[in-house]
Amino acid sequence: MKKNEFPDQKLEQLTDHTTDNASQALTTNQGLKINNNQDSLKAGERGPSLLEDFILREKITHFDHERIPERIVHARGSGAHGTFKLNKSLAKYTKAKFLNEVGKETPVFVRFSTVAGSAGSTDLARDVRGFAIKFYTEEGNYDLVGNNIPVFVIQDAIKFPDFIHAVKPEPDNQIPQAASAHDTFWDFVSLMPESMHMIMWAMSDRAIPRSYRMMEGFGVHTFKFINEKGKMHFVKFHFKPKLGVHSVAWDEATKISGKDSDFHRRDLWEAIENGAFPEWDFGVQIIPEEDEHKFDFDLLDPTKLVPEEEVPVELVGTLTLNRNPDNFFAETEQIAFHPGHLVPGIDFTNDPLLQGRLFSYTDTQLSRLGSPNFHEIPINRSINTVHNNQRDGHMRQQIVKGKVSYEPNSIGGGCPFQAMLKDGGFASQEERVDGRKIRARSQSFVDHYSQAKLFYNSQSEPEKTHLQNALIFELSKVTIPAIRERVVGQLNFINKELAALVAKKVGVDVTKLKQPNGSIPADADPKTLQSPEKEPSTTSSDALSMKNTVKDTIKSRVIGFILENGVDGKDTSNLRSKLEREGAVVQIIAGSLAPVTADDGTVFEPKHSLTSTASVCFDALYIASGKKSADNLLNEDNRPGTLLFVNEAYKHCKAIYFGKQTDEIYNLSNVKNKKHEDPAIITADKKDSGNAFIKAVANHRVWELEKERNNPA
Ligand code: HDE
Repeated sequence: MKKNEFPDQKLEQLTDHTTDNASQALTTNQGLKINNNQDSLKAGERGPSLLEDFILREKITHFDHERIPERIVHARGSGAHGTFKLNKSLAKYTKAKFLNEVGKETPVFVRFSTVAGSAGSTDLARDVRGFAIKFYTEEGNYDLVGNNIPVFVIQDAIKFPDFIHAVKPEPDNQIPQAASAHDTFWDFVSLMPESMHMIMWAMSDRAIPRSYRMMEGFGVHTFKFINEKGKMHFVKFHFKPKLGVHSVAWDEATKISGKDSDFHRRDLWEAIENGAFPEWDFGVQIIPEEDEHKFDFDLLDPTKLVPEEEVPVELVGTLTLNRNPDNFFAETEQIAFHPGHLVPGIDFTNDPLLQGRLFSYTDTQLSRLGSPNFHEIPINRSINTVHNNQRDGHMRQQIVKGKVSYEPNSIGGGCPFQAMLKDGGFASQEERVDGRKIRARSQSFVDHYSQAKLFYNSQSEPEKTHLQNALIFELSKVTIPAIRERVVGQLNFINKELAALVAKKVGVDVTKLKQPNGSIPADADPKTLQSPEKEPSTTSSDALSMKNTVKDTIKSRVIGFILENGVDGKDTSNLRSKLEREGAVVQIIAGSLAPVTADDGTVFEPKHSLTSTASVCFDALYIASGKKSADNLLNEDNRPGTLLFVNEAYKHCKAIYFGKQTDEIYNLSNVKNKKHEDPAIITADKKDSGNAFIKAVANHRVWELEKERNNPA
């Protein structure tokens, strides 16, 4: 489907603000047609420029002011328009209209992001990914500002600036960019035991996704659903990608950062342009109010998830992204999310992290977008008209008629008036709050290791290895031995074997570990502050391992066809059609960008040359059939590139299909020495080789063979 084939209210609203320059003359900002955009106005051809030149002044002044502050966190991101469709009514739990009527579609804009890096940093940083959704509902904007990891690093908003200062580049030298592998980050988390659960996630491959389209989204906090009768249920929000959850290897991530640091941004953009619309199942975990205290953790604690074994995720909707923005700045950069943008039927809980967020998001837009009128920027406008008595301010756009800008009033007939509950007026859910004013944390939050154990226990062996290696990499960058020691001390509470493995590589003697003390108030009883012995209520959860994710589709996977002149045209075209029928994207890679002529005269246009890209940018490789092509790929010029491609794809556990008469490439590459069965190495003589290849690509990687593939000799 083409762009703009999704008429919806939001699109119509945006269209009113969209300009198309096709067939139009250049004008100034005042609409004056410009006759000469090459030369400034001067006193003589070689003379000084004149102050009078209002065209030059306008152009340069605008340019001088065209940057705005980047987001303080989540600066690097990318977004798209789409739609949210409800497949099952949630009316039993919530009166939110967009969650009531089966089949209802709500326009959305989604922005994905990394957290720590600045706007120009690499997409492939080891980091949490933001997953923020603005639902343009008939009852106003609802924002679900979540992440791709279901838990957070701290329990209370007051620690957020500390955490972000610790992870951002260090203040004296601004090093390192978009990386947590440095002293201040590990110093902070080693003193904050509550961070350990999220650290497990952040050190896992979830933090280096293959694509934004292949990661989960979570609301993180527990929210409330309120139904028509006023009954409350707790709710956790989930988005599960239809393509499954997949990651890249860390070695690949570091290389992609060099080859194509826009990898995720490009992937999202191209998938949508190609009509391979990213899709997620939307699911909820519903918990009756009466069950609030049923769990052995606190539902208000954002460092805890609710295991799917304890409360299943009910899939009730589909999120689809189907239209790229027309203008990055106007849409993706200026969109302003806020967890406090609510609709009737959804409410907050007292999670102290969420409560702090409710202050921060409006505040930050004031410095980022520069005015309290940021809600009037087209991408931020709700689709229902705003009616209130707020007035004026920088860049005000709405023209509100009449004398009245106060309430109550009689002059304006009492309008705009307060809406009754039955007419969709919002009322916060009434809740009895009884307590002493106190600056303290609930004892029910004092469990910092049980779910970190749950996460680690739930990982498959290759995932555990990756997590260990990530910790080793990160801690090896920590220059202060005491910090490394403290982190290993924390790991020791999660899993002794993990701690020992890491300790060995980062120069820590586990036998001499002192107890990490955390940031314990002087008068606190340390025994109540940590609970290393506590075991999780669920010991292992399938939903937490990427091993158990969707692996039956090659839709939108990018497959590199390596070929040269003389390639077997029929074989190549057949495989290409077969893969494309399954929804994969085939890209031709040759020695140069010159068109390649096959043995039957077919001409293939390379998208890349062996030097302009690398195997890390592809999901799988096909070394195309044909002796002549293979010979050309091994000539003096192409040989290093060809072998590097194959060897790297092999090392990163990808599927490689060796076409007919490509034995020489096979024999010269590291694949030759494999001494084990490898379902992802396909040779043309294999029965049903095309389908075997498709299966291997769908399987993503043979992570379980990583050791063997990394030691090919
Ligand atoms: Fe955010 N966060 N956050 N955050 N956050 C921002 O808002 C903040 C937190 C998240 O694509 C900022 O407009 C505080 C949790 C996403 O535009 C800022 C606290 C979760 C995005 C802010 C948190 C998030 C942001 C920066 C602790 C997952 C990007 C720019 C109390 C549930 C949204 C902006 C986008 C952005 C503050 C914690 C997700 C400064 C104070 C937990 C996805 O307001």
